[in-house]
Amino acid sequence: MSPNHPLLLTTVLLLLLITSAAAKPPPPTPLVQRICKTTADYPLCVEALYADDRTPEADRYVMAFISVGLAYTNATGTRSYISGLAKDHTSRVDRMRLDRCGSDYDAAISRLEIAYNDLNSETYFGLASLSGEAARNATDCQAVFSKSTWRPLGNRNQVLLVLCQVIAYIGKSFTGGGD
Ligand SMILES: *[C@@H]1O[C@H](CO)[C@@H](O)[C@H](O)[C@H]1NC(C)=O
Ligand SMILES: CC(=O)N[C@H]1CO[C@H](CO)[C@@H](O)[C@@H]1O
Repeated sequence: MSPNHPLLLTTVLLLLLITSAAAKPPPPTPLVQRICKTTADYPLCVEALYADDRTPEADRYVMAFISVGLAYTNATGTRSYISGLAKDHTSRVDRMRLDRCGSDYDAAISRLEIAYNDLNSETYFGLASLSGEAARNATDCQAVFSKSTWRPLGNRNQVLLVLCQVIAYIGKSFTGGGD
């Protein structure tokens, strides 16, 4: 009795299809889709927001806390990463770049702190401009390394930028009507 190759192949393919369909995460919620479409990087935005397990159930109030929390955690994480890099043996010019990014992140962190306090006191009108400023600080740091072949921060600036765009969108939706 020889094995029935076509049948075996079909079975294997079917199994692969079923398991890959099962492993696929559910599509992002309509709110997440709406928000992330307004950012510079849709896939990165979805991935970043789903790092918080409240996201699948979140309305925009919860999403405001999620995005400010993620942005703050990311910014402080990147800030200490930059300090760590600056302690290593880096060239003078790289050292200058890191120092510049360090002040960018200090500035971004202080704005995100204010944004978080605003949220806690249900004050929404400052969110868009605070996150806009923090976004510019991330973009500034990104520009600092654009002429360098050494890009130690990877996509961290981009992640912060996208999270700030999320905050800005939600902030505007609170103050300007809309959804
Ligand atoms: C951060 O961004 C704000 C707003 O654009 C700007 O005023 C501030 O100088 C920036 N800080 C740094 C260190 O780049
Ligand atoms: C330090 C920190 O929280 N980093 C996170 C920044 O955002 C990315 C994207 O969601 C996460 O993967 C990191 O863990």
